[in-house]
Parts: sequence; structure tokens; C-alpha cells
Amino acid sequence: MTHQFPALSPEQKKALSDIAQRIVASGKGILAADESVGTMGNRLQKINVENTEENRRAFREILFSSDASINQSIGGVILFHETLYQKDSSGKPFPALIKEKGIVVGIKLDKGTAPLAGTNGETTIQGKERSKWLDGLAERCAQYKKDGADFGKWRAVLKITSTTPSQLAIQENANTLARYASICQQHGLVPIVEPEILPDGDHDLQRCQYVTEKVLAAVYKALNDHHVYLEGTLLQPNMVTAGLSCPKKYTPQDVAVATVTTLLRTVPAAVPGICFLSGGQSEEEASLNLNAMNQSPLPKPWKLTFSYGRALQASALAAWVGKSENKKAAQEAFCKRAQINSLACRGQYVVSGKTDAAAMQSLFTASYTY
Ligand code: 5MM
Repeated sequence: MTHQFPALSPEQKKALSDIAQRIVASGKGILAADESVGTMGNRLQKINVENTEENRRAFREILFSSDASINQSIGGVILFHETLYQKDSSGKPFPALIKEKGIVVGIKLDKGTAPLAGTNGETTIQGKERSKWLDGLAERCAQYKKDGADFGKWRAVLKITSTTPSQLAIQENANTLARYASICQQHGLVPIVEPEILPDGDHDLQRCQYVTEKVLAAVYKALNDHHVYLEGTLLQPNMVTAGLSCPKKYTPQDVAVATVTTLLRTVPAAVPGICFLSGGQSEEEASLNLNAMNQSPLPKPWKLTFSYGRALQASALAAWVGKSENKKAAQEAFCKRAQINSLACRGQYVVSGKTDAAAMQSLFTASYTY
């Protein structure tokens, strides 16, 4: 075997590690506001708001202009390309608005999924139109860094059925995630690695645990093969849960044991933070599961926190319904969920009073493989 090729200088490593640590500092997680145009359209349709550029901008402005104290619970915000270049009503670019609160700006780098030939409906990032996609990634990373981003995110999607995920889909997606992560780091962006296993299906908790272990083991083997500096990365996985159609129901404590056990078996302690996606869970369910993990007596060498999209925006969307006079109510709803998740990151969330109806509502999208 050859000697290690020095891919990153000590200064580059320190810069990456510092960014990752800032994002997952104690009690902080990520607001995933990186819905692409189509996905945002699904969210807006649920509140009968037209999917226009201005409506997407207006809702994002509500989130990003929340009270400055939001920086106690949100360490990073992931943006979609369009949003990175939008401005608030006073003309201030969104990245500046977010950064002045001390929050790190990130960018969605994947361009959705494409069919993986030779599998039973599985996907990868590469497809006919995207076969040269990774070739342009270095240039895009360099540009986004100049334009204010300090981390990136790439979502790969796997699904559980009786025949999937195939070994081919696991290997292909792990390898692509690792190539993306390496390119990101070369350009000063902390890569968030997101191998999402969809919650669709009637599989039980044990089946999800088995599959998640296989997928994460492959991802970390690939990251090592590609010389990715783990201290300068974050993981955004699914929680280990039963499929949504599974007749057997599990408690947050069951989810916590299965998830933390899976992570202990597969994710090196060098990774600073694991920021769960919510995957269509209701806001309250996602908070209770995260809280149970952080209360679990199992060892937790990484920060266990959140990178929620739907589970941080559902109440705010329901409060806003496209009306500017509801801005304050929407911001209060968003801040409330952010604070609850901040407590959940420390295992300190205690349910008190009646939970809002919107927080119990799931924004689940079937077969979310865009
Ligand atoms: C899985 O989705 C990610 C986390 O959001 P949830 O907490 O709602 O599950 C999310 O960051 C997702 O990757 C973005 O919304 C981008 O989605 P699209 O549909 O644009 O790829």
C-alpha cells in the first residue's frame, strides 16, 4: 500500500473541524430549509399557497428573520440554490441575514435522484442527464464558498422492501456520497452526508436497524476509502424506526435504543455530530425521539441533534398560510419548535400542557425519492 496522500493541510482540517463544531455546539441543530422548487410546492400546496418564487422567498424570510435568540438552538441553515441568492424585504441577502445571527450557512449540493439501472426501482445521483454531474461539483463548491456557504449537503435515498436496498444501490450511493464529501472538503465546505432510508413500508424496527447498519457501514468504509477527514464532516441519517405501515407500534425509547445501537456499531467517534432528518415524522414525534436518544444511558461519543425540514416548519407553515399579517405567529411557532429541539438535544425536553395540533401533523410524502 502507498503512503497517505496529504489531501488537506492542517489549516484546512482545522477550518473544517471548527465549522462542524460550531454547527453542532451544545443545544444546537440545523434548519433544513433546502427544499427544491417542487418539494416546496408540495409544502405550500398543503396551505393553499401558490408555489411562486416570491412566496418561497417570503416564507424563508419569516424563518431567517426570527428573533436573534434563535441562534441558541439553530447552528446552521441549509439553503437551496435559489434561496442563497434571495434577499429580505430590505434588500439584505439571506446569507448575510443568517450569518449576522452567528448561524452557519449551508447549501444543498445534490440535484435529486435518478434511476439506478438494473435494480427494482432504486436510485442514485447519476442518470442520463447527470452523468457528468460530479465533474462540475468542484467549481460549484468553490463558487458557493465565495457566496457565503460553509457547508454542503447531499441526500442519497434508499428504500426498504423485500428486495431492497440492493448491495448495488448501497455501494453506489455510499461511493457517490464519499466522492461528494471529498470534493466539498477540498473547497472548504463541511460535507453533510445524508444517506436517507425512507420510512415507507410495513417493515418492523429490527428490519430498519439491520438495513441502516448495512448502509452506514458501507458509507463509512467509502468515506475512509476516499480519505475524507471525518472530524470535518456531519452525518444526517434517518432515525431507526419501523415502516409507517408496520402494525406494531414502538415507543420513543424503543427508537432510541435501536438508533443509538446502530450508530455505535457503524459511525466512528471522530464524527462530531449526527443530525437526524425527520423523514415525515410530526414535529412532536421527531422531538420526542431525539429527546429519548439523548436520555439513553448508551454511550454517545458524538452530538446527537437535528437537521429537520418538515419537523421545524410544519407549525410555522400552518400559522402563516401565506398571509403577511401572520408573520409573527409563524415566527413564534418556528422558535418554539427550535427551542424544544434544543432541549431534546440535551435530553431535557419535558412535555407540558397540550401540544399544538399542527405539531402532531405529519407532512409525510410517500416515496420521497426526488
Ligand atoms: C429528507 O429531507 C431532508 C430533511 O428534511 P425532513 O426533516 O423534512 O425529512 C431535507 O433536507 C431534504 O433533503 C430537502 O428538503 C431537499 O429536498 P428535495 O426534495 O428538494 O430534494
